[in-house]
Amino acid sequence: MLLGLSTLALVHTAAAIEAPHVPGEIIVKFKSGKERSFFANNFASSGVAKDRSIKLSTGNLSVLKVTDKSASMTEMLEKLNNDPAVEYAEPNFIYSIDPVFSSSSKIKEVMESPFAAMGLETPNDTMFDKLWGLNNTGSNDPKGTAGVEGSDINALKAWEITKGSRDVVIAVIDTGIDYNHPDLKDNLWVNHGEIPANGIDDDGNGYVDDVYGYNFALDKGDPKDGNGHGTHCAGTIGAVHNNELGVAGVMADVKIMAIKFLTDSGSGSLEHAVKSIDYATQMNVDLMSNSWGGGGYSQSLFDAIKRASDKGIVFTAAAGNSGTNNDTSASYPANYAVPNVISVAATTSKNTLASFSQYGKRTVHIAAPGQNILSSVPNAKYDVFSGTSMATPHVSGAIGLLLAKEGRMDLEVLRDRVMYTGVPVAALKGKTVTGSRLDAYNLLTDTRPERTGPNPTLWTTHTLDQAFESNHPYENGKSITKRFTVPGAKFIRVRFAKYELESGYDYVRIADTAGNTIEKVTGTGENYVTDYVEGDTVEMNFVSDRSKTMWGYEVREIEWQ
Ligand SMILES: *[C@@H]1O[C@H](CO)[C@@H](O)[C@H](O)[C@H]1NC(C)=O
Ligand SMILES: *[C@@H]1O[C@H](CO)[C@@H](O)[C@H](O)[C@H]1NC(C)=O
Ligand SMILES: *[C@@H]1O[C@H](CO)[C@@H](O)[C@H](O)[C@H]1NC(C)=O
Ligand SMILES: *[C@H]1O[C@H](CO)[C@@H](O)[C@H](O)[C@H]1NC(C)=O
Repeated sequence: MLLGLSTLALVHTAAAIEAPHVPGEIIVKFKSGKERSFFANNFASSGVAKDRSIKLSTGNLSVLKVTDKSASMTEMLEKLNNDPAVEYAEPNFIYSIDPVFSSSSKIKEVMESPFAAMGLETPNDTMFDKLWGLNNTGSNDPKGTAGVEGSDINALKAWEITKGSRDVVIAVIDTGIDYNHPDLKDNLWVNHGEIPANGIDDDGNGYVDDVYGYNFALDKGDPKDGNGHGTHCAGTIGAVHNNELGVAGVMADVKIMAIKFLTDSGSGSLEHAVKSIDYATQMNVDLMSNSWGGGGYSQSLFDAIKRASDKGIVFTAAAGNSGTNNDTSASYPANYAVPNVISVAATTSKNTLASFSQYGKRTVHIAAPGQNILSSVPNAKYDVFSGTSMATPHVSGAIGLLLAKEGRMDLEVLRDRVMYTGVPVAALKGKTVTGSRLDAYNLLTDTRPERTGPNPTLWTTHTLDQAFESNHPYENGKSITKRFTVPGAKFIRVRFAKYELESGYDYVRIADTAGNTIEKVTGTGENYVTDYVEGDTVEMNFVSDRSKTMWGYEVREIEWQ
């Protein structure tokens, strides 16, 4: 698969360490049986001390504290990562809810209910007619923005097939959930093996009083949401239908588990994220919905997601809200190349990519409604939020419907189905793998709209008889053009083995036969694949200006289909 990051064994770069982390804390995985000897041999000189363990099914991680106040985090990490007893060491990163843009005042249960049951059966929740993400009438954006009719997830048609099942368990890993919310209460997962608030782990699963889920931020049973973000996400997935109240979720029937690792201020540590994912994996949920991100690459987070993937559990993740291209600057956990990760961008009621949404034609799998989304917030209230955080639960809910209908399936098959049953949208071309918006009906029926672009999984590699490469270093003031043809190819793209070019000034332009520029490759990178040109011929044009030369570039392969 070409999706996702190709390099998994990233080293921690200085940039990654600059990502927010708990000061002075390092998470270490020791090689099997080596922890004791590490401390026995190095303790005096190591500059770190063990503070606590993270107990995992696959062997503990250790949280160390830096005791040598003169040592920098970077130095300590480097030292630990070079120690033969250590498998890896990384900062205890801090993640946060993707910043959301909320309306100023909370909406109480006051909206009128002018819905008319037309053709398709519609729930009688009073604010249903404001849920443009489920059914966009062109005039039901709650902020009054004029929308585009039909640019929704096609929920009404999907509900003719299934409205979900109480056998499907979805964990919302977030700021917790207001489990007393009247619009959510009946669709929450409840651990009947646990007697509430008796301080005893009644069901013996290792967690005390985990009735609705667990609060890893405060290491206690109660996952109450003092922020609103988690409750909002939960409402989009599964607010109760036909209760003449508030909103309706993508699923009418579901069990939502509340897992809190983000504090009420909206941030949480890698340690608590890993514990949350492991808890959900242990409880064998069907899907984890993750509207948060940040940090740098973390092996322990990757491993936790991989353990969930190995058990067949879906992991949806918000692509992020910094409006950047995720193919060139990764956001985690959305960018982990694990089969269960489905990375989600946000669309508007106008059927465009939301301005804040991150995107990536290789790394973002699908887009879904994420701007001006009305849903539940604590204390029986409702509010309008925007973010890829809001898009993600639409995808989680739609996959929940699919799981209700067909049960668990191979994760790559499922992810392909989400991507290829999506509706192609002009504004999303090149922004997600298939340039599409989620369509729940198509997903359930496996209806795949026709597409004109290449199939991301069908590329064939063609090794060039002679590599297209510069001298190393290259010369100033050059312009070299070469064309390569693969007879019969409909699409061609170029794989750069390596490039080091003065960023912005020296570049290799990729163009089609008509001379249209597809992409300019500049700066530095390795094993990089360009966007595709249409037709059987690709043109590469190396241009250098009059100053500064660097290593250059090397292309040995092009890919075609
Ligand atoms: C893992 O950590 C737990 C405490 O969190 C501890 O009880 C257990 O002995 C540790 N296991 C190993 C193999 O070190
Ligand atoms: C759903 O949207 C369509 C327009 O696409 C509209 O005609 C219909 O009334 C809407 N249904 C509900 C229940 O809002
Ligand atoms: C709303 O739907 C429920 C379930 O179908 C039904 O019991 C209730 O009477 C409906 N309320 C209204 C006002 O139609
Ligand atoms: C996604 O966006 C983030 C934030 O800008 C960026 O750091 C990350 O590299 C992007 N993902 C990929 C795979 O490039």
